[in-house]
Amino acid sequence: MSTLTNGAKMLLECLAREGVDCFFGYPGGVTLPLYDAIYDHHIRHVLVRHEENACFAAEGYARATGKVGVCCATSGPGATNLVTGLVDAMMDSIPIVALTGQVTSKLIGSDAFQEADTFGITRSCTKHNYLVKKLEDLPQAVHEAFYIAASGRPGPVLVDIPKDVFQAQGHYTPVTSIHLPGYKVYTEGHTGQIRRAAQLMAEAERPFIYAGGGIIAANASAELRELVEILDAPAVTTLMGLGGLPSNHPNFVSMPGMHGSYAANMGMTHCDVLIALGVRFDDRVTGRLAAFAPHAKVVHVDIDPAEIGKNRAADVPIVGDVKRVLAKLNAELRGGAGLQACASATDALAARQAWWSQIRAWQAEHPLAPVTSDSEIKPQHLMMEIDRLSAGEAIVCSDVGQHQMWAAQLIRFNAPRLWINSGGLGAMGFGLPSAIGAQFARPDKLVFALVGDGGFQMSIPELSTIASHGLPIKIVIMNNGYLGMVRQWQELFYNNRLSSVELDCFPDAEKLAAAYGFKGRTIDKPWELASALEEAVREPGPYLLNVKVSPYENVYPMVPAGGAINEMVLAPPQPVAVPK
Ligand SMILES: Cc1ncc(C[n+]2csc(CCOP(=O)(O)OP(=O)(O)O)c2C)c(N)n1
Repeated sequence: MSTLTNGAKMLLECLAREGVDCFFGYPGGVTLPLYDAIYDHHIRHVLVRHEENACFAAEGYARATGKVGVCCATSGPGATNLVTGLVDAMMDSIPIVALTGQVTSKLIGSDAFQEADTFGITRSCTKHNYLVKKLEDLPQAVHEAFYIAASGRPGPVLVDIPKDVFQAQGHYTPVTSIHLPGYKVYTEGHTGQIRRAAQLMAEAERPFIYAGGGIIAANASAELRELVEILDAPAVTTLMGLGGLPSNHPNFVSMPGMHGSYAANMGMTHCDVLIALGVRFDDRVTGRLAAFAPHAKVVHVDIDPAEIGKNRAADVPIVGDVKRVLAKLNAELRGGAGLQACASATDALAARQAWWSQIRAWQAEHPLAPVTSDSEIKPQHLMMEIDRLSAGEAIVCSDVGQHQMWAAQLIRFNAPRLWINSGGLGAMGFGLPSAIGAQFARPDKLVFALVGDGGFQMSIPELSTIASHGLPIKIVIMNNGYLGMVRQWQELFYNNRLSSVELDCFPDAEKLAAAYGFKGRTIDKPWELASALEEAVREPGPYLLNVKVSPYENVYPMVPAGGAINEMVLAPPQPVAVPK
């Protein structure tokens, strides 16, 4: 018989059995019993400075490792502060378990101090959530939460635990099996559909692979690469899928969509078979849906049946784990008569050669070329320098805005789980705390937090967490003095009437970093850039590098809202007056 314990210790036992080595949180009244149990427990608790950042840090941890990230908050305001992070994890399919304290059971519904209906509030922004009503239910709920978060299409699961459940005494009974009627995960893919897909791909004259975050979630990079090579097809990875196929792979075209490359968007538009793998036909990728990939037959592989046909009808829908489906598809293509027959047919071979010539011509016509200047630091120049130092190997945790798009266009990622960003929700304030989670998860890795001057100011409190743990994160601020992405839209679509986008009174980076006890510097000359970044990387501890870039640079190519993705604006439409 196990020894008598309380709910708080039992929760930590559950976390230990799930392999949790650290989690991110912020304490409060109802979680006092939990924090008392943490006091001498081997699992590490990282005290962040705002609960939203606990969730973002847990996401950073999960995105960098593929393991479930864990965050924790107290009842009421603590729990509501988690909501943005939960929505973010939901949108990007990131496995998170969020633990929240709740007021004592008998007070629930009485408008008690710091009571919020966490269960109700988070119902729509979690994959599943629990309100644990008695101690006996706690282990089952926690283990189920981990199972649901990580299985199928990953996502956030919340477990709300009243204070009296933390305090109650009982025995921990190990949970040996999870049985969830009504929660079914289809992993294998339909054999007949896989065969049809292989046939379609074999017959394609202009095949095009469109791979997304699902490739990363399913750890299916090797299988994707194999498919790319068997078909010798051009491939794009979405903002969420970057690194799923190494950026230095010869078949990698770049990112498609609103700020995708010319070749990526033209390839999507003109292909005859679109092979969509772990993607959701997001509006930022498709542009005007009616004009998206108009000539293509679509093969769509996804673990979530709800994604199939949601935005674009699939000619060959396959519900399954993209890793397992790709393994079968590759075997079919290698072994099946289809590909050999078609590939050796002179027509198909000639057509594919012509297709590659066309793709290469588009790439040459409008490359994602670096932009530099002798007098000011261009944002693109900053990205090229980060790329040089990273060489495709560093973790880059980005915030949201222009810098995110330039980074996605210009920094190479030669492996999955290196590019970490808020894709679906686009939540400013994500970059810095997600870097904290990533650096805890991967202490061996060089981690950049790449942020705009806007997003950075949303997460300044976390400099304290970074300093407290001496995390060697290289914080690079792309400082254009504006909420750059909003300024870009105001310039292009609102007659350059710049309204509430100027960010004046930015703090002195050197003094700010010094206030937290680490090094910082501001630069604004292009010739300082390379050595300043090298200095930051050489520094054993954290470093805050504030890079003042040209304020009025815009991200191109750009597909205007509502446009088709082949209707890209490739450069500024006309010279614009620079406001005083
Ligand atoms: C929490 C949140 N609020 C508002 C926005 C809308 N928004 C998108 S990009 C952006 C500007 C970001 O500015 P900055 O952090 O300076 O980055 P830049 O675009 O200049 O690179 C804003 C306000 C958002 N994405 N997230």
